[in-house]
Amino acid sequence: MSLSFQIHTTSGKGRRGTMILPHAAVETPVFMPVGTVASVKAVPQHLLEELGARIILGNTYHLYLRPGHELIRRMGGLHRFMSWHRAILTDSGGFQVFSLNELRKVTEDGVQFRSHLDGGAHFFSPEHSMDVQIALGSDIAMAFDECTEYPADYARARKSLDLTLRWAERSKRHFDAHKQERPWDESFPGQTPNLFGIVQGGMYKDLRREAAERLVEMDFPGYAIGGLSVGEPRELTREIIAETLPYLPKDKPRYVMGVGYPDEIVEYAEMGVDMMDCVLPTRAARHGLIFTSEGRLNIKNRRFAEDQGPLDPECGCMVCQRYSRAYLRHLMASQEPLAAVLNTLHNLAFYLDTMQKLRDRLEAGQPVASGSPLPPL
Ligand code: PRF
Ligand code: ZN
Repeated sequence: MSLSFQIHTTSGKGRRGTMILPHAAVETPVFMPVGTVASVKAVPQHLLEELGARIILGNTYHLYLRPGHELIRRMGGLHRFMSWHRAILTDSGGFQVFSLNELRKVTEDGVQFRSHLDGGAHFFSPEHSMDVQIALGSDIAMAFDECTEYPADYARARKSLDLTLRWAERSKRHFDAHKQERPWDESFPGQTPNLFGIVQGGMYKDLRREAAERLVEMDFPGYAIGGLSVGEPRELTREIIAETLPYLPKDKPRYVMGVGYPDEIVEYAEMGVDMMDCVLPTRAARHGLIFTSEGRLNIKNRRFAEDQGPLDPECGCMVCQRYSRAYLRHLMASQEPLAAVLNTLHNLAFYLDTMQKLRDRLEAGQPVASGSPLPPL
């Protein structure tokens, strides 16, 4: 049984729903913290739980290279290996191979690339990406795609999209044939892992529409919009999302990959996007960049040297309840690892809280479903 997705209420184009995955019930719209190498950098899993995260991301490319998907399979899958018992979405490796490798070579069959760790030669195909994601035991796996670079002319975007669509078909066929090969337990018995298709097409609306329609014919349990936030102006990102969403099924989850700033994720959710992920809150935190209800601040700034207030006076997080800006600035200046931990905890709390407030607002909208109770976590 693939995921069940129930929309409780809509407000404008925004949707308030619940997605049932093998390891968790996920309230949408949802922001998913990124845990590339089986770790959301600087945050232990028990604190992710305390922050209320129900789904995190993992990366096929990184985990395949180290520690290896066969090792993780022997450890009982990624959930058991990292002791994270809620849901995991894995990206297919497509994007990471393209962003981390200068020397890659793309053929019809797949991508030849060199490891960013030791330079060793590797090959990823749609089938191989599915095998790795099945070994990891993801709740949601992603089709193997080519993230079209920006800018790309029409002919280039057309050719790249055609390859992505052929790869989507191969991904689905292989995933469906092998997805049951996962021996470990889940919280929602009977739920099988899910494979999402990814819409590409560069910045061309007709290609985006065609991509969406072709993927919908293949019948995935959910759909992502990829190839955005790759250097294009933000108005263009919004336009492409707005043009693509109407061609995706209303009753299935829609995921925009790799966005964004807090105001962006709110905007996209209000346009009808259900899922988003981004390294921004975690990566920015490690550089001292803090998101607050009053905007962004850099905690390294001298003006915080003797500031006894919390990072964000509006924030109820464990960091804001206990530590001052002065102390956090000192930790950054001293290059203490604790600075990364506390800054990241706050930024993630801010993002997750932003989504909770957004869900509350959507919930106050017009009901469309028959008011069924929310399932337990
Ligand atoms: N494809 C995949 N992962 C991604 C992207 C994509 O296009 C993006 C685009 N920003 C982020 N992550 N597979
Ligand atoms: Zn806080």
